[in-house]
Amino acid sequence: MTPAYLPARRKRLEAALAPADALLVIGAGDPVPLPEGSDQTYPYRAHAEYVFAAGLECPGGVVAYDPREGAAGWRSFVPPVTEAERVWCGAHPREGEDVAGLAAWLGARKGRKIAVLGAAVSGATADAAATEAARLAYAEVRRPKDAHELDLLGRAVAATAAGFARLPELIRPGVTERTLQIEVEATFQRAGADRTGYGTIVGAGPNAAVLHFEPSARAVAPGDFVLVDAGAEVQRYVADVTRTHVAGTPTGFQRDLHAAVQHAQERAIARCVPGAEWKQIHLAAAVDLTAGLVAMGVLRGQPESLVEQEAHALFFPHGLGHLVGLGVRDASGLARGRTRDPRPSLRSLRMDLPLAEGFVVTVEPGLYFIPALLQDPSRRERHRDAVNWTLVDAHLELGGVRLEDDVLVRAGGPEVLTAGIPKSLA
Ligand SMILES: [Mn+2]
Repeated sequence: MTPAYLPARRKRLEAALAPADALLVIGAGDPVPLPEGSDQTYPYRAHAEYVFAAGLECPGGVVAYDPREGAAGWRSFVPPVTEAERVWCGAHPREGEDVAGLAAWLGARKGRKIAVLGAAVSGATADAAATEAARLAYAEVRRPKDAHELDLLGRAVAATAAGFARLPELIRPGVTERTLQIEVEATFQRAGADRTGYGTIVGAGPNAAVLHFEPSARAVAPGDFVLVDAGAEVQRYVADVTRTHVAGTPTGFQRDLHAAVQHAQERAIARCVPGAEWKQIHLAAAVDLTAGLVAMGVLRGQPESLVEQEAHALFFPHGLGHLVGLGVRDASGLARGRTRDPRPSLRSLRMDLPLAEGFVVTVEPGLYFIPALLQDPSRRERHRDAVNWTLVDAHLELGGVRLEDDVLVRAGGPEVLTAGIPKSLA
């Protein structure tokens, strides 16, 4: 049975793809075997572009669309269920046409240009320009979330909130990063998650400054920052949340750092309105974070000019956020016709586009003491006068603070989907 939300979604795709005449094929992709040649594969995830148009996850599936046929032009090809799949996996018959029919479908349309999205589709040779145009149009349709997507996101957020609610009781000196990961993830799953949307990050003490840290056996020490960045996934829809706590009593410096990040985050969230340019929200947050560091005596000078000199990137070396939803990096990227900003501090920005109603974006400022950046001689020379290096050297083991929420952009003002997850430091 075709999911109820699919016709309207496909209609939006038809309108966005018009007036292009190219055929569209979208591959789900195949399971990837483990390197040792056993019958095991990596966990399968169909390509997000396929899931969006197919409404299902089917290994080897292909969605095809011929714009000359309008709404009737959509076809869903699936591989027939094999006996082995029935025996080993309990597979049921799949809905759709036998994928063997794809060759005839393409053959009947010989000479037409083909846009290939998702994973590669055997028998379909992609026209580069048609594919690029289709991908842009497709991303634009994916960005504003429909009601079905917001429902799944809400369930992912609820499971995520349940996991984060465990942290205050769990964060104690002696608990390991790994234990925190296990408890948070188990709670996600008990609360309805299929799995985690990405690798859970738990960093204690100096590890809190490693942006994508994998939880280790390190035990939390009294006074450590403990940074947890994790999200539950429900039917491929993902929440992406970060909180930073302190095990025990925070120092004044830790409180100030956390407050600076929270202040910058609240202001950035307020700026998430339709039409706002993401790059400007990022830069304004960089100024706010920098002002916080100036007030703490870590940086010296005017926040705006420090950001122009890129001094903020010593402590805030990543982008402010990204779109989230169907995967942890939903259809982010560049608006039509834009190229990547070459400024070093903007290179890692995951998107450059104006926000619009229905987008769900993460807002995740952070301030970190990262030895790999702060002990680099050329950076120290370049920012010799802008940084209080004595104060920095005293905090090289401190770690860092990141706060991340998922924000729905609405005409009436931003709605923080993850507002129920507390931000208290201790
Ligand atoms: Mn994120």
